[in-house]
Amino acid sequence: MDRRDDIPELRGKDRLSVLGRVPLVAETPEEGLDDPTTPVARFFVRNNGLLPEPVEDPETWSIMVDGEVEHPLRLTLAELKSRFAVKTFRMVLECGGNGRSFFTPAAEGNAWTNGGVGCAEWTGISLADVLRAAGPKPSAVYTAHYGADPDKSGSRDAASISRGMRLAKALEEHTLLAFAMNGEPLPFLHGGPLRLVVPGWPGSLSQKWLTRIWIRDREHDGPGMTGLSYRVPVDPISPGSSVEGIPLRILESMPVRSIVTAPADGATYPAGTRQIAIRGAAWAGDDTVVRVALSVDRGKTWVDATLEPLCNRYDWARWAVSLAVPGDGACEIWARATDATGRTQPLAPENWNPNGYGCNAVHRVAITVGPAI
Ligand SMILES: Nc1nc2c(c(=O)[nH]1)N[C@H]1C(S)=C(S)[C@@H](COP(=O)(O)O)O[C@H]1N2
Ligand SMILES: [Mo]
Repeated sequence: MDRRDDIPELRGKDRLSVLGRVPLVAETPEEGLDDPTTPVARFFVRNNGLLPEPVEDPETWSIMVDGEVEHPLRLTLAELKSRFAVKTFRMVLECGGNGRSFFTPAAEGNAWTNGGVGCAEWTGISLADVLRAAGPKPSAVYTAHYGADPDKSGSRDAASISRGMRLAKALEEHTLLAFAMNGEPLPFLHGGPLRLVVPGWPGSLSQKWLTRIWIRDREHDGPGMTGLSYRVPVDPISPGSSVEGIPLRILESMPVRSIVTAPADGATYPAGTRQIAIRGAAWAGDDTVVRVALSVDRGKTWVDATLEPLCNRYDWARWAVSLAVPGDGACEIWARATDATGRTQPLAPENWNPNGYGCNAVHRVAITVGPAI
């Protein structure tokens, strides 16, 4: 796998694995996600196009809110900060394709393992407050997001990606226009000066370098909204089969998932070790994680981890447990989360779809106790 060293845009990043260079895509190994708040240095990067021009004065960055509203608005970042209440929430941002590489047959797109995710403290304004100031008309049903980044070919006339959401999601308090990440001005690579953060739904809705929110009277049809983009079969289909004529739905809330963040896959312990401390994180889109269970015997028995309280809705749940290992030799640790609705992670990938969204199979980490054989 490519390392980051010779990619200038990734300077300052730590331990990311590069999945694509143009557009730039890099994920975090699971053990890089061991902090309660993911440091910027280890936050994954997903671009669909090229980078926009760097910005001289972030405070003069402006966005437009137009379409099905009574009062179209143009607001600079400075105006946003002074007119609306500033809030900070720790929230998960996860690429819709996270986990894709576990699907067989291979699905189209970047081969994410489990590291197309991070949980940062986002500071910004509720999009709802700005939309209320603009006054949605009764015809307003959907948003459409635009950013300043040129598309892959370098064209500024074509959006690199432009997705949108039902108005109800846009009006949630946690859907933010964010200008800071982990207490620092939003880094350029993560969409600075201003981006959307739409927690719980595919990361593609969280438009970086945000320039415009167009309120529409119908489902948005920009790049990333049509065809097979962010669409999955309503009912499971046989892996690799055609979706022609099959009812599809837009992927909204992301499915429940957990990762082991310590130990790292491949860790070794001294011979005779019988108790191992395991830590990780779990999240569940719009839902809440109620249980994380671990197995060292390939799913025969499960032990519950202790979940830490969340900072706020859409935070990930940090969890920890001490596990008894059966003896010296190799063993696999499996971690499985369950949400409040009772949905749990499959032991092997389910819900195959052509573009490989929402793969949430149980994370498995191999460890060895004693000398490796
Ligand atoms: N303007 C713009 N916003 C964008 C994208 C993009 O290519 N351009 N990629 C989206 C996708 S697919 C994801 S998963 C997230 C990734 O955010 P990050 O790079 O800060 O991790 O940004 C989203 N916002
Ligand atoms: Mo994404």
